[in-house]
Amino acid sequence: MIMIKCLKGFEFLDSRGTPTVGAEIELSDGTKALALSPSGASTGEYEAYELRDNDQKRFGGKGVLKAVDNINTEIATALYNLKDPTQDTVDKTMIELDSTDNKSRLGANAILAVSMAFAAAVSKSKKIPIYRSLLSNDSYTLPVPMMNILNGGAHSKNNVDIQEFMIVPVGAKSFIQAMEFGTAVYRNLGEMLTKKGLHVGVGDEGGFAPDLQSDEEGIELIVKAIENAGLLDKVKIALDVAASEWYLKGKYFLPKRKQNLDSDSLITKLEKLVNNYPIISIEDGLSENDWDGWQSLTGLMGNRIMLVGDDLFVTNVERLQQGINRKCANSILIKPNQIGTVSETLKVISSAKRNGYKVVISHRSGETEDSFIADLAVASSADFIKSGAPCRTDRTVKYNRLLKIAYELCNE
Ligand code: 2PG
Ligand code: MG
Repeated sequence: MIMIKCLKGFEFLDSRGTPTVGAEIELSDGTKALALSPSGASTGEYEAYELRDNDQKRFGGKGVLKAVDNINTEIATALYNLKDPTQDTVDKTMIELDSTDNKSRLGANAILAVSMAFAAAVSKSKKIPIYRSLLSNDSYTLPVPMMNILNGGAHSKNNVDIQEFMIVPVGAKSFIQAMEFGTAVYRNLGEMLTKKGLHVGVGDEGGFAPDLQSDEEGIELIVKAIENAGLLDKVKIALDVAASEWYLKGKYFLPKRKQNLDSDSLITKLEKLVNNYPIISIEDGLSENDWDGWQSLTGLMGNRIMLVGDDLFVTNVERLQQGINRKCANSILIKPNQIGTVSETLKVISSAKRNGYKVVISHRSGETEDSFIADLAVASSADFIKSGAPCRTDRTVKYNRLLKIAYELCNE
């Protein structure tokens, strides 16, 4: 019989230098694994709760010592009592122990780190990779990367309102070739920006973050970079508008351009973009609270492009079900820390698939060296993964993990 022998929490740092929670689990057979929670900047209103100390004397209030302490005390005690723990019983124990709707007592950042550490420890104990131990499938497929090569919104200090401009190598024959295409476009974009005298510093997700004349200029630069790389038919564009960030009292306000829009005019703006550029996907084109707008947007464009719900669904089965009932969006973004456990994440993914929604596994803007989401994407046969630009180790660690899996699967 396997037991959890030791569980320890740690305060580590994420890619913004902000504290984040780590957890290390040791099973009774001696296998040990460590996992780290990520953290968002443009967080959805309905996400599971990230517990912070709010002690202004440390890290501007962002310390996570309370969450770490919850792991070392209450969570450890509860999990030590579990006989033959499984992902479901570990997660269920923590959910019940927390006893709130949004994991605010123990902290979703604490609970997720433990949940992922357990998944990693089990895979080590079984001597198989995480993607195989999470779900055993007859065959495994790799996701198509959505690479965020131009950063705006809450992820950069530039004057661009749209948060993410991503490239999607849909015409690549394999994940390996997709990464080659993606880096070619990224390199071309960097060269073009340099020639134009624009800033080539990067934002939180490794994409360039120059000041631009307009958000449309960003798209045009990317189209040109794709063309320069000779990949016009193979690489398309995806946007994350992150429109919840713009929403206040039923209206949208674009903070950088200081532009006011209502829901209908924002939809018209998005439609124009889709008509003018090779855009195949728009994430959070509208706010998490604008269900009527989402309905109109989906009616208008749902059979042309992917409409991805991130803040709208927050990796939550009930919010997804609302979307399905109301015919809102046709794709879901999956971020394990929005819901707080691995087993709940897997459940949302299977519900999305059953209902014909495309699945995009996602990093957070505050990331770590943890590559769990790469394995999650393969385990769940997700359609896409977004892990930023091919730049910054916090981003490439996920792509490199997927490359490693791709090489492994090639040799089978
Ligand atoms: C998003 C994410 C990740 P954040 O909005 O999709 O790209 O950003 O982690 O800041 O919420
Ligand atoms: Mg988003």
